[in-house]
Amino acid sequence: MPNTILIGAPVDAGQRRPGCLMGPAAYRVAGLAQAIGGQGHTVDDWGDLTCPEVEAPPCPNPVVHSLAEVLGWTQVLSDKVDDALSEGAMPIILGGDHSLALGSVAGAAAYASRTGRPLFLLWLDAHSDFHTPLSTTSGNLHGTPVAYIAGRTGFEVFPPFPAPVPADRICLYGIRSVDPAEHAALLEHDIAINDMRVLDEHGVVAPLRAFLDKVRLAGGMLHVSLDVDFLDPAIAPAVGTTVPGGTTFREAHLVMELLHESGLVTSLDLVELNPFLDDRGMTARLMVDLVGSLMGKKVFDRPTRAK
Ligand code: 6HN
Ligand code: MN
Ligand code: MN
Ligand code: MN
Repeated sequence: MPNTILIGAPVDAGQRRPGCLMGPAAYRVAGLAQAIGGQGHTVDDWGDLTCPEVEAPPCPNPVVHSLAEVLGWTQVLSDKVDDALSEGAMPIILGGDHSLALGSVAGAAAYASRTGRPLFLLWLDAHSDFHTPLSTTSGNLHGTPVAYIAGRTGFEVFPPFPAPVPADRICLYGIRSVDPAEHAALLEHDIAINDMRVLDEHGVVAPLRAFLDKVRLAGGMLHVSLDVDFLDPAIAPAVGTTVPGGTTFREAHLVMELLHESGLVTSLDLVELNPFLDDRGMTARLMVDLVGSLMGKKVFDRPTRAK
């Protein structure tokens, strides 16, 4: 029964469509704390973080925008996620756009390297988010966290990532939109790429179990980063970067149920919810329901399988 700590991260700087900053409020209105508490976990809400003022070095790529703000968020989120893990709790970061993962995973990596446990990363997303600040053509830094976490070069304007996660401990899952520069770079890395083609062919269970088995065998910590656009836009319209052909309601719940059964998840990001684009809160509610499944909610309480 993990103790959970909610960390509000109203980050809007990593992309250009205002609204993700309302995400933390929408999760609270949709009953996130109640959904987690209802499964018997304690919930401590640390409220919303604010972005510290930091100086940004000049970025060699002129299309990159809001670098100073993203650097500020990276710094505060890294610190707070490390603090929450150090308290023995499971931090749940309420985003905010996906640039927040530059900081949340840095905090998890700093903690993991101090404790000597390997950190693994499960990236539930339509996108690979494998750009660097040099390769991005949109200039939106929410498209870069996986590259930062993997220790790619091109992040000289950022603080060095505390303990880069080796490619073979990273699993991209649900992807169906990859830019040419990301594609070329992914070919150079041994990252598990479970794109939608793989999930269509093998189902959602086998590829996820294979990755979870690796985490378990290594005695690892597992950070899960859940982007709203992992879900099909028909059931989750409140996101600025919709891509058709995403996971269904049941596939997404099944992923969460398997994650719960694994008992391996040590930190979680909820990212890219833009409540301004939502339809009567349906996306916020679905995300909250998915967290409920991740925290142990099931339709019928049969004895848990071994994994
Ligand atoms: N996300 N590859 C596109 C870009 O602008 O770099 C989309 C990024 C989406 C970011 O999923 O959080
Ligand atoms: Mn601290
Ligand atoms: Mn993303
Ligand atoms: Mn995405």
